[in-house]
Amino acid sequence: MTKRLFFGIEVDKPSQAQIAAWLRTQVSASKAPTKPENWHLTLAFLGQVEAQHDAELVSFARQLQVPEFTLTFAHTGYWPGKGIFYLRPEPIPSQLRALAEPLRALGSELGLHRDRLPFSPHITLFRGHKPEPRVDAPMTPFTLSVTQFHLYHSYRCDTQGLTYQPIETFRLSV
Ligand code: 2AM
Repeated sequence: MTKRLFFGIEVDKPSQAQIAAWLRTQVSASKAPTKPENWHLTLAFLGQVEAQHDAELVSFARQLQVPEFTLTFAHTGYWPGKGIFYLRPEPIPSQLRALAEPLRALGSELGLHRDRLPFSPHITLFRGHKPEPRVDAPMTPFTLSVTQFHLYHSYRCDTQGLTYQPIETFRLSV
C-alpha cells in the first residue's frame, strides 16, 4: 500500500482570499484555477511512498532546526511546458532553502523521488493553461508567516476531487 506524499507550506485563509480576489478581477484565464484550499508551496515531492517509510520521514522532519521566517509574494511566473502559472516568493530566505534542501535530499536517499530540477519555490495557481494567463494588474504583495510545515497526503476522492491532506505538522523553532 503506497501513498503519494510531499512536504509543503500551507497558504493561510486570508492569503487564499486575497489571491482568489486578484485572480477573479485582474487575471484573464481560459480555465478554472487550482482550488484555493489546495494552494501550498512544495518543499519536497516524495512520490508514491510505502508505509514503512512514514516513521523515518516524520522523525527526520521533526529534528530539523530551522527558525520561523516570512515569505513575501508579489511576482508571478509561467512554465510553458506544463502551462503552470504560479506565484513565487521574492526574496528567497535562507531558512526556506534550509528546510527544502534536506527534505529533498532525504527523498532521494530513501530512493523515493529524485528531483531533476533545482528547488524553485512556487505556488501553482493554474496547471495546463496555455498560453500564459493575461495579468491586467499585479497582485498587492502579501506576506506569509511560516511557523510550521506539513507532510501532505495527495489523493483524489469522489466528492472533493484532488485533495492535499496534512497528515503530520512540524513546528519551526522560535
Ligand atoms: P506543484 O508544487 O507545482 O503544484 C503534490 O502533487 C505536489 O507535488 C504538487 O504541489 C506538485 O506540483 C508537486 N509535484 C507533483 N509531481 C511532481 C514531480 N514529479 N516532481 C516534483 N514535484 C511534483
